[in-house]
Amino acid sequence: MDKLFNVAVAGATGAVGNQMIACLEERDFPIKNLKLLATARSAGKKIRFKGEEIPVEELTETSFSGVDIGIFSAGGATSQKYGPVAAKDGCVVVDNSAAWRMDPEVPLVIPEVNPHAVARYSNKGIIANPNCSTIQMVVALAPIHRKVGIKRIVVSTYQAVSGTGKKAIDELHNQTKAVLDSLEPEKNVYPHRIAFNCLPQIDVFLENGYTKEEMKMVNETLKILEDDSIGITATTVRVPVFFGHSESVNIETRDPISPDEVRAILEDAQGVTVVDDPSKSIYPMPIDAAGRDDTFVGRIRADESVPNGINLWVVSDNIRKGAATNSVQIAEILAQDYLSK
Ligand code: NAP
Ligand code: 3JN
Repeated sequence: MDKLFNVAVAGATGAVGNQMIACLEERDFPIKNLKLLATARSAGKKIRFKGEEIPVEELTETSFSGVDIGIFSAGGATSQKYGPVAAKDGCVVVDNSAAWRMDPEVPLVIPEVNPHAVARYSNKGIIANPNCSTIQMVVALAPIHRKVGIKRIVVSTYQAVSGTGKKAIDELHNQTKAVLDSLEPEKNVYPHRIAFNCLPQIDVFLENGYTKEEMKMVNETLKILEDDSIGITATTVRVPVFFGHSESVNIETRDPISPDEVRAILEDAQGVTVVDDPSKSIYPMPIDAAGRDDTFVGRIRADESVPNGINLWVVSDNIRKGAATNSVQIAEILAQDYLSK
């Protein structure tokens, strides 16, 4: 690819934005000019990209003029407001927030699963990046669904605090120190202490008793797999881990499949690494997944309580594959297949 692109990162100073800049550099994205956007509070702050110090600018209505691709991770309200503004200026938006994910005109893309959906970017000039918990589960389940069909999914998550952003990373650090020093830990981000605790609440509760994060997993999975017949129920839990979400995933398939067949399918699957040798206590863990881009799957075994039941343990770096890497991969497809012509 010879063409170079003007790229903007909105939310450049955040946990996800920082990783996006690192991913653009690592993957050598074909950039002519990189614009870094955040609030007025961050304007002037410098961030290093390919040996150059780039000053952060305040995101405004005029930020996207002349920008080809805008990668957003500055929260839903910012995406809702500035996504269409950017698109009107001819900038294609890859959005990390929930603002546009369920819009029927906006494609919701995991490059290993439904890259074809990128073509629908032209509807609104916006492509949505799924929620991190959805991404890693669907990367692991899509190849199984294609082979034998999945009838039902029961998932419980163990989500790292980095999913909540910079302030939550600091909160786990400070609370852990305070508890170990027998001091009263300060609570600013979560409704309860997160250090040495588990919170069965991610995002707000909805009328049906589920949290918004749980319903994101349900609705986004159905949209990406383009199959409304799958039954899905989720319980999402915050745990005192800095980076890397883990998921216990139970599935019932339409056709029978053995754990060995699942292992073979996943060993061939794009973006998946099977880590599964229980006799040696080898299985995926967040400390090993952090800093890597694959989705790691282990503990593959039959659920003996139902016909065609399989259990899996799925781990991935929520800030990389769950957010930044997936967005940059989408931008790569856009650049290569749609914007180079
Ligand atoms: P964070 O660490 O709190 O960073 C927030 C970023 O957004 C900062 O750069 C902040 O700029 C910027 N920002 C906030 N309000 C803004 C505004 N009105 N105008 C311009 N910039 C603004 O949060 P994060 O963890 O990086 O997450 C950011 C967003 O990414 C989330 O709200 C969510 O929508 C999305 N996200 C998606 C996933 C996923 O599952 N795919 C995972 C995590 C996050 P300042 O530093 O100047 O305040
Ligand atoms: O909590 C996590 O582990 C993932 C968080 C994602 C998130 C956090 C704040 C706002 C989102 C998201 O991507 O769904 C949003 C949002 O855009 O609604």
